[in-house]
Amino acid sequence: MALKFITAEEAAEFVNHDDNVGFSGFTPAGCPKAVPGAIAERAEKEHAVGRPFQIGMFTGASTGDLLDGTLARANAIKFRTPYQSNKDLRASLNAHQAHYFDMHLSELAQSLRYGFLGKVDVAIIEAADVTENGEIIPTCGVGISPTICRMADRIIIELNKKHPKEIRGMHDIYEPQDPPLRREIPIYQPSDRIGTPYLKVDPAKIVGIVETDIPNEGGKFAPLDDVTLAIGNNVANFLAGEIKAGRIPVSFLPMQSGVGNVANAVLGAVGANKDIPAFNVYTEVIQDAVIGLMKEGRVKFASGCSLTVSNEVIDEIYGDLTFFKDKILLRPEEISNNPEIARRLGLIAINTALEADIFGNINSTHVLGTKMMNGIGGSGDFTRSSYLSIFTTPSTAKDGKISSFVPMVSHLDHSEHSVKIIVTEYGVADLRGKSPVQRAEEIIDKCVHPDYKPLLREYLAMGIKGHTPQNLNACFAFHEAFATSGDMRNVDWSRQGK
Ligand code: 0RQ
Repeated sequence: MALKFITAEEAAEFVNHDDNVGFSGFTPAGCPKAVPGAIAERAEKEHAVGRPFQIGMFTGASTGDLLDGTLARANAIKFRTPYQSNKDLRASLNAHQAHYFDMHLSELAQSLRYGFLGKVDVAIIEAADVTENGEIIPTCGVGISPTICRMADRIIIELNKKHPKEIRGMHDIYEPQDPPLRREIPIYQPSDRIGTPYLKVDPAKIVGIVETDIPNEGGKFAPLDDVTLAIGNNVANFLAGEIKAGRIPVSFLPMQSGVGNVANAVLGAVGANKDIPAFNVYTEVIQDAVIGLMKEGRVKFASGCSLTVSNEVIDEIYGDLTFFKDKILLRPEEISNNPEIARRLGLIAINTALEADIFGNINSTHVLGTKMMNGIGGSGDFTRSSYLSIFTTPSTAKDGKISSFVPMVSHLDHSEHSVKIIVTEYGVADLRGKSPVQRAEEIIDKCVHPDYKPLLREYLAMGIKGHTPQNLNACFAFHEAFATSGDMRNVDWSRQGK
């Protein structure tokens, strides 16, 4: 069947009001970049003449501004899942303009297949190559592409010339069967291949191909500051100590690490620590630090769902595919984030908290309990199922006015039952085998900022009797102090019925 080339505007005509649209990619890597803008223009034209135009959106994770930002600004989003990090979309969902549901990333593809989320009308996929018999080579991020392509009535391809066809071989596409037929996912090492190097679709469903050469919206990392550096070194020294203590095998275990500056700094510090052997990465997002460590021989292999690297680093990878191609593997998020595999491989999972409480519960998503920041992303997939789950956070936010450690988290994403280690620039709290009171003492001693230590000790001392000494009249006093005075240090316990 001959491939049909169309413009982005023609492609947008295949997307109707109320359609559910699935997009390829994971983070800005691998997302469509031209057709979303054309859909947004269509929505604006429809709105101008008083007609509704909004779509439901399934994506791998967050996307780029060309996708989430453009559609949010055009008020073209009816609902959105599973994760986002765009400022305009964030504003829209916090204002209830777009309905957002925050999901564990590993669950999205199966939730679609189970029929929990409605149908997929259109799939829009960025590709490095596509053949007449329907073989698609994804670009830098796989996300939910296999599932949305199989389920969609119509498929639109963005063939992006920035990505060479020669990256064929860097992907491993596999979709598990659904219960009651599901078997184990046969990955026993991060480098195991279990699927095909391409995504196979019914070519009759491809309604058109839009050619583009728009680069990835790859952000740059901020230079390391003292806090980030200290967190990274604390994690690395802790892991080296665990090897010495015999609690991590001397051959080490595969690493998962979240997104952002702290995650990048942590991986850099672990790689630089010579008491830790060269290691494998089994994660969702492969960031710049991994590629640097790969060149130094410190990272042997990286399996992920996306290559979320700066454009300089992507050029470097594409310029030396003979070196990188057998060391990087991109998988659907259902596989990169799969709890079964995280548990089997024994991952060391490192993710970031917005807020923690002194008993070890984590809030990763809601600023001061109400405003959605990004979403849970893959952090829950890994935290619950890894060998060792670590959370990092600076001890304070907003110039010290917010303590990252509070009596009770204002929203709960990861519970005390899954969180093993918490690390700040001040130190490492080891929560393993400790009771709630012991955990509180450990966290206050090792992780809390000096300004807040006496306040949290005071709280602990006035806790009502019981296994977990919470004081339900006072557990949100830090939040209230911030709301009323703009600084948690102004907490006044007496107002909470001490
Ligand atoms: O605010 O943006 O106004 O400066 O929150 O904080 O310290 O810059 O941290 O960018 O690493 O993000 C948890 C959001 C951390 C992220 C989170 C304010 C702070 C700043 C950001 P500004 P930082 P980061 C992989 C795994 C959940 C999903 C996950 C995240 C802004 O890591 O989304 O882990 N994680 N997925 O000032 C109020 C507090 C605060 C606070 C920080 N306690 N109260 N504001 N801030 N702490 C990713 C995927 O799954 C794809």
